[in-house]
Amino acid sequence: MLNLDEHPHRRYNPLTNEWILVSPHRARRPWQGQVEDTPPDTRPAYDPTCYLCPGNERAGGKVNPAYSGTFVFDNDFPALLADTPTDEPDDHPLFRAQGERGICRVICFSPRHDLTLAHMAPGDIRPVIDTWAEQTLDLGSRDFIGYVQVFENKGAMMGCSNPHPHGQIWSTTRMPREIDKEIIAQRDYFKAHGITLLADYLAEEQRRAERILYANEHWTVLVPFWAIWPFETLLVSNRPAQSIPDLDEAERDALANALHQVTVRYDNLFRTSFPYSMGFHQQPTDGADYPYWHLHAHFYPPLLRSATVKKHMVGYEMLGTPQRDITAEQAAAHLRSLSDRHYTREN
Ligand code: H2U
Ligand code: ZN
Repeated sequence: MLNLDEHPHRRYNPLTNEWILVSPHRARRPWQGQVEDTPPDTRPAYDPTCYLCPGNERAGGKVNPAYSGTFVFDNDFPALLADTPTDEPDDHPLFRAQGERGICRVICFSPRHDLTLAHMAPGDIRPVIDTWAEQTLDLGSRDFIGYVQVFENKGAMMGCSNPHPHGQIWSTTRMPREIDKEIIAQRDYFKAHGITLLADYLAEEQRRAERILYANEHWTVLVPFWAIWPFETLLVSNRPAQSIPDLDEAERDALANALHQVTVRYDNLFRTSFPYSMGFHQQPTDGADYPYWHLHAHFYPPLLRSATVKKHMVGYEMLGTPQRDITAEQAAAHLRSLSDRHYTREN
């Protein structure tokens, strides 16, 4: 009989209706978490050359205010514009193109140049959550914005240009590709079962208790059964909330705790400032009803077995199917076993 710890197998991702490949027989050797001495982080609290620090000038000449909490500005090099034509000029079915309108913003999480979410106390992460909520409402209320994507790209490895703690928002008229997939999957599940897909999934994960690495009253953090990235995680609201603005005070505080927990554990995994792309998937803002939408966040980190060894999606994965060696259960066990006290503060 198929043994998921031993035999090559496929796993199904019900959120995207896609399969992934798992090859556990290649990773049965014991955990060899290599800890490399990454150079100590010597960033100053204020960097006069940083375009995100308070009071500094950005490219294009705008000057940041002397902000003390979070700070949001319109991206000076936005990927989307609010006033672009929206028609579909070519009616050939094989040459489709559509104008896409949108607004892109940058969010500084803190005035402190030397921090990351992992170094921020939950009480300092909370204002970041409130800012995400405000921005979702502000952008989502515009008639041409159908979806607000909140995300963070962290680390040079992820192409992040600046270590100052910050994230981005890209909001668009139409649904991003990943959202399109999740709409179909969550809608069909809700129609068939009368409950959100992630509510059922969470209940079953709680029962199995194999892949959960942290949980509090309002949030659960787990390595999803169908994870592709070695230490990929999914944060799910215990209640089927639909968006960040939907969250009440207690849920926002609990989310700050969950974000703190997951980012500290990530840093502790290889004793390095852990790179990732993360973002929230919330209900669209096009005015339709989304009773089936269940708020969640994905963390996609590329690191594999040390601060420098990175997973690349190449070869078979580009041409066939994404694949992993260590199982989601092994990854969850490693993350769960780590201290929730940041390694730079251990002594
Ligand atoms: P990363 O988070 O991936 O590093 O991107 C930073 C964003 O900041 C990027 O989208 C914007 C870039 O366009 N930016 C400004 O808006 N103003 C600047 O002065 C430099 C960078
Ligand atoms: Zn800075």
